[in-house]
Amino acid sequence: MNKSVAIIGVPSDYGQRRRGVDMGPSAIRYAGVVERLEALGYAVKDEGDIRVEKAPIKKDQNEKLLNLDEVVEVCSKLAQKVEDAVNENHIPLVLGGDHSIAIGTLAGLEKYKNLGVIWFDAHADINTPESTPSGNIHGMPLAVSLGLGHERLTSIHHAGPKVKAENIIIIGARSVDEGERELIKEKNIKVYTMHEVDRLGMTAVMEDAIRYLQERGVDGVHLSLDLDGLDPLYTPGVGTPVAGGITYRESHLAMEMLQEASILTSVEFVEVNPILDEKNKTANVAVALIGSLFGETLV
Ligand code: 6HN
Ligand code: MN
Ligand code: MN
Ligand code: MN
Repeated sequence: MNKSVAIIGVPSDYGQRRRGVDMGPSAIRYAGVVERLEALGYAVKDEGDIRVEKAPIKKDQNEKLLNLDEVVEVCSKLAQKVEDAVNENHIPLVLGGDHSIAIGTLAGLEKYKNLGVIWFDAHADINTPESTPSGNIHGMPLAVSLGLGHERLTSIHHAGPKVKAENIIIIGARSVDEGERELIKEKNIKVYTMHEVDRLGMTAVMEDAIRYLQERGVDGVHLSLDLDGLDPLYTPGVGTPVAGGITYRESHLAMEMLQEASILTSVEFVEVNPILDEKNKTANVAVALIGSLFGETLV
C-alpha cells in the first residue's frame, strides 16, 4: 500500500432523514484516526471537511429523491477532492457522512478505468427513484454509479457509469429491497449475504472476493465500508441498524486480508452517527478497523 493518506471529511446527512451523521467525521477524528495511521508510518494529510451548507428543511421535496440539490452539490465537491488526492498520489480516506457521499467518491476515482469496488454493508444501496421505499439517496449510490437513476446524480463530475457491474462485490447484505434484488439478478452482481458469511466463513469469502477482483484485472480497488455492515452490538451508532450482522473479529479479519492482498487504492467509512451512538463506540470501531486495514498486527 502507498504510504501517503489524504483524509477527506464529508459532514453531510442529506442522503437520509436522521440528523447527526454529519458529525461522523468529527467523531472519527476524535477517536484518533490520524494518530493511528501516523503510528503505522503513514504520512497523513488531513484535508479537513468539505464545506456542506446547512440548508433549512424544504417543504417542496421530491419524495423519491430527498435533498437532491444538496446531495448533488456535496458529491460534486467531493469528487474533485478525491480526484486531486489521487493525482497527488495519496490514498484517499473519505469519512462520512451518510452513504450518499459514495456517489462523489466513485465519480472522483475516474483515473481507474477498471475499478473494483468492495461494498461492506447490511444493505445493497442499489435502489433507483423507481424502486426506493424511502426516497433516501443513501440507498442509491451503487445504482447511480452504474449509471442508473436521476441524471443529475449519474452525471456528477463526468457523464457515464463510474463502475462496471461485474467489478462490484457486496459483503454482509441482509436487508435488500425487492427492486434491488431484481437489479442484482439482472446485472449479475456478486453478493456475499450473511448467509454466505455464515456458511463459508469470512476467510473463504474474502479469499474468493480478492481472487475474483484480481481475475477481473482491476487497476484499483475501492472499499466502501458502511458501519451498519457490522452487527449493531458493535456499531450501534448508525441510522439504519439491522440485526444479524458481521462480528467484530470477522470484520477485522476482512480488513487484515485486504491489507495482506495489498489491492486497495481508496477507502471510505460511512454512516457513523454520534447522536445515536454509545460513548463514541462506533467511531472507535471505525478507527480500529482502519488500523487493521492499514497494517496493524496483533503482535
Ligand atoms: N445505507 N434500502 C433502504 C432504502 O431506504 O433504500 C435502506 C438504505 C440504507 C442505506 O445504509 O447506506
Ligand atoms: Mn447500510
Ligand atoms: Mn475530473
Ligand atoms: Mn450503505
